[in-house]
Amino acid sequence: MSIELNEQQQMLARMVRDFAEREIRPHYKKWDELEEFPIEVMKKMGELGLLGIFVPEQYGGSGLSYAEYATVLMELGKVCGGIGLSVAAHNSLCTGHLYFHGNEAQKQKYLPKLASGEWIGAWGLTEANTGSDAMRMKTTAVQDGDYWVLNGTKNWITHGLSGDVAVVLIRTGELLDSNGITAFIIEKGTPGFSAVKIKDKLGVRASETAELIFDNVRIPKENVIGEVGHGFKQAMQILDGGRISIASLSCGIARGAFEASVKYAKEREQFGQPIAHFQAIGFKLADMATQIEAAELLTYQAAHKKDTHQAVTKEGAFAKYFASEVSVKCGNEAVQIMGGYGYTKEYPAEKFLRDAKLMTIGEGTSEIQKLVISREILK
Ligand code: COS
Repeated sequence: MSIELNEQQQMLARMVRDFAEREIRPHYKKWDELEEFPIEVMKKMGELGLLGIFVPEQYGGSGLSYAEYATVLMELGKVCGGIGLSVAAHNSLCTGHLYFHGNEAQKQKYLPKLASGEWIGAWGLTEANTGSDAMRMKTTAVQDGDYWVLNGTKNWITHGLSGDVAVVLIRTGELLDSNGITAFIIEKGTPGFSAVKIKDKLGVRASETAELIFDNVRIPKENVIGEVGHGFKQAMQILDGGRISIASLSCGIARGAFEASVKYAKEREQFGQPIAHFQAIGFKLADMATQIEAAELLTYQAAHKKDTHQAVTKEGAFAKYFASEVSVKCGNEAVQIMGGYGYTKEYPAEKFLRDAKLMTIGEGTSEIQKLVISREILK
């Protein structure tokens, strides 16, 4: 395995960097301030092929590798964690679930729309009372002839409101039966299906988060993904891959915070010289740089294993746990290096810190990653 970016990755990185500088950087403060999800930017990323990154070309995707997907998220994370999170959730959760577990008809129907950005995707596992303990979900689906009837709610769902289609995990069996959960496809506008935006988040505020409400929602049985009862295990596999995407985004946020810190430390003078010349600051930068390199290595290692069809449960958790914690450390150090300026919204440091914090929570907290790792070690 090599972590040298190949030529295609370098081109991709340049393309995403240019896009982010042009279309995201000038506006990210406004989106953050107003908690605005810029759906038009998502559509533009769809045109660039960034919304169906690992979906094969036959379904309208870009047919790229997971390593290339990681590169894209690293570039987006350097500029805006919120936009990066939306791209990650769209690609690896909703689109990924349909691609990896959907049947041919479902793939033909949904993947081209998702990959082009014509449709935005959501994915729902979590409920208000079941975050880490996902299997204890309460939302139910009961079969009624050729239909399933869904009742309950899902919480913290990215694109819950703007999503045109959602993949949702719903209880179809007994509580705590790992074969008692099923994945369903639900389209926006289905009677009884509604959503409410969740406001006042600390970070990733350009990414929309919502509660989903199912009130006697009737779903045709064709919208079951895979076998009835296989949803929990499908979801765990999807999260194995999703965690690599959050690791990638974390690396990007960390690097964004680091680059802003280096620039500031070279420009800011105290005691008659740039603060970068002081060992106290130089060592902070050294720690940040070392940890980011290590996080990127773990992330590309996990992506490589995914690309070569190896198990990634442990490696995805390694990468997600380490990189997300590094992103928080780097965001925190960036604020410290910039001092009073870092504590204001005029400088980017505080946003890196706020965005980074979600990385240690979403798609499994750091504590869940350690649980997953320890279980894998002790197997
Ligand atoms: N891939 C495939 N199958 C898996 C799996 C994986 N990565 N992880 C677990 N499974 C299977 C197990 O093998 C087990 O199968 P059997 O019952 O047939 O033996 C079943 O799923 C249940 O697994 P387990 O007993 O480990 O379930 P637990 O309830 O103990 O919980 C954790 C497992 C905690 C790891 C899981 O609930 C989890 O990841 N929680 C965090 C959820 C999360 O990340 N939420 C954030 C979503 S934001 S988008």
